[in-house]
Amino acid sequence: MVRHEESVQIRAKTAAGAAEGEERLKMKQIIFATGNAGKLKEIREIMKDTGFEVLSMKEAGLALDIEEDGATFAENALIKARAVCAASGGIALADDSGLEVDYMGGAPGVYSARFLGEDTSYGVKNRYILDKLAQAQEEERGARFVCVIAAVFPDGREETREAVIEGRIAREPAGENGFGYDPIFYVPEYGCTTAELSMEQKNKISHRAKALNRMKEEVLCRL
Ligand code: ITT
Repeated sequence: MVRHEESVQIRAKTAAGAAEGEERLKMKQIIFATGNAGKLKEIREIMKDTGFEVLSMKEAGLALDIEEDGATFAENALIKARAVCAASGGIALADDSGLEVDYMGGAPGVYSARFLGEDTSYGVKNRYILDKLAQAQEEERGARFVCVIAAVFPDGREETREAVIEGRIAREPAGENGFGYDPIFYVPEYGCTTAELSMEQKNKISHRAKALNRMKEEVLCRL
């Protein structure tokens, strides 16, 4: 029979254990500060071997309207990760990325999501870029996807990792996979656009995969 004092101790231990367990669980959870479903799908695939559970902001019960008013990918990634870390008290990751087109002086760059208006379809955005480059020769069609992944920790630590994938603007859109500017981003090594690659193939070479893999290896797996 368990005496009253023992039972109080057991309850206290159980509560402490549960709190510890919760703390450990929290350490294994990451909230990804993105509202972009295409990004989240790729990120979950890249993170699946880490032991971390990746929660979307919605799954974490966060409804934040974050103003991305930074001048660089790194600033915007940090703005998003800081906001989610502050609101949740947990580890937050964010991705800020975009397409730089040489012939357009690096545009749309950090404005990639807002280019021609946030609600404008990618069919229209992609057609606009193809038309802009209608007279551009092959060697003038250089472009790259850039991605900065930011991690912000409850103790105030902040990390960023950046990566790019070099390619060219295609002559015509092609492919149904991926999202955003993928149908017009041609990768010479693969002889197709990133929208024609499977997610598995894209996740071997993309800006996002390279930046997130570095964050995984150099930061997250060392926690
Ligand atoms: P969050 O801020 O909520 O993460 P977002 O779509 O607004 O989502 P960004 O501000 O980082 O994200 O804008 C990045 C835009 O760049 C994105 O909407 C795409 O149009 C484009 N982009 C980035 N990575 C891409 C990829 O892998 N394939 C195609 N387009 C990409």
